[in-house]
Amino acid sequence: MNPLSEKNKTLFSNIEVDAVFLRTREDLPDSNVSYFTGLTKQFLSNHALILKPKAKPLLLKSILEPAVKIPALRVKRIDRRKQFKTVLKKELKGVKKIGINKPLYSSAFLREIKKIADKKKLVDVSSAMASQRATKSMYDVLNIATACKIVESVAEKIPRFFKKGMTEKQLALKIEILLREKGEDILPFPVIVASGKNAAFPHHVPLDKKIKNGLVLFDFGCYYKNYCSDISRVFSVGKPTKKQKQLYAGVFATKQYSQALVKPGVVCGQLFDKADKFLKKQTGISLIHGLGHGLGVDAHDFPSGFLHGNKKKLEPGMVLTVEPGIYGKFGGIRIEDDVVVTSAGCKQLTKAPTELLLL
Ligand SMILES: [Mn+2]
Repeated sequence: MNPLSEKNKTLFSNIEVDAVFLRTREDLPDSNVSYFTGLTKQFLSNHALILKPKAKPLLLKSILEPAVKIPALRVKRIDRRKQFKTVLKKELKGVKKIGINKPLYSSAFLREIKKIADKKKLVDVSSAMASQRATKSMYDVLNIATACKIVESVAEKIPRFFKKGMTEKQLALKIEILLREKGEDILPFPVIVASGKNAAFPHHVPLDKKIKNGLVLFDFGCYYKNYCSDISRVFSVGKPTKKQKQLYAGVFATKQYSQALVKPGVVCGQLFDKADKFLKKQTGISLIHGLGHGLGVDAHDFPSGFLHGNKKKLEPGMVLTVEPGIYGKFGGIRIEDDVVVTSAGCKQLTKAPTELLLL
């Protein structure tokens, strides 16, 4: 079965509604629209999507947007102000219950939908969509695996294109070009290049700062056919100190330890606690962020991930990052790989180097 039809079928086997209405806007994107249409986000700025159990999904596009042709979709280009409500009313004729992604919408927008829906019942189907997205199909995993291959090949090339005197920004731009050449035109998040003390901030923004001898932390991802990858790597410019090597080894050991614990039935929060304890023993430093997050059409997808207190249990088909990190006056070391949960454990989709590599 076509992967999109399969997603549609799975959704309606889990919810009791006659149709699902989704909307994505530039200021309020809904990744479920990408998930059910297979379109990457640059093609989805202002759209509505209507899903029905036994029909092809209908994508309503503004006449301002480029046309797309996808066999598994019905695509209608409309003048949003004039035709939107008329088309919607026609499409929702005979429908009694409409599923919506309620938590995403503002109260003003909900009022608007209620008006269009008239006396039809609106049902929040957000959690059903979230759990469907958490467990990846073979199609999803294959695309994520390809996105992983792309980021890995770019990471491996860094020592080849890095030159002494380059700034963080220059290096980030070079990486972005390679990622966009091999993957999709958009990136799931801006490339992070953090050198020296800047790496103490996990979400550092690359600066016009020349990279000097010391550690450099990279964190980047790419899209392949609508699915993300996300990795973090640390390199050393010049010979690393003994302490730096030890810290890297401690973080790497924590990543290996955590991955070895990943298997169906494991409670995400408990895995976080174990990894945190292990990391503290290895390096003397605790985690200041989650150990990892779900990966899919979003870089932070479902399940929410390895966070303290998260009672969610792992299931086969879930794809997550495993990314222990330590931060301090020395800067930061974070090593991030992506894994897919299998029936017995997990399969690594990326593979970080076992020791600090030189730039
Ligand atoms: Mn990540």
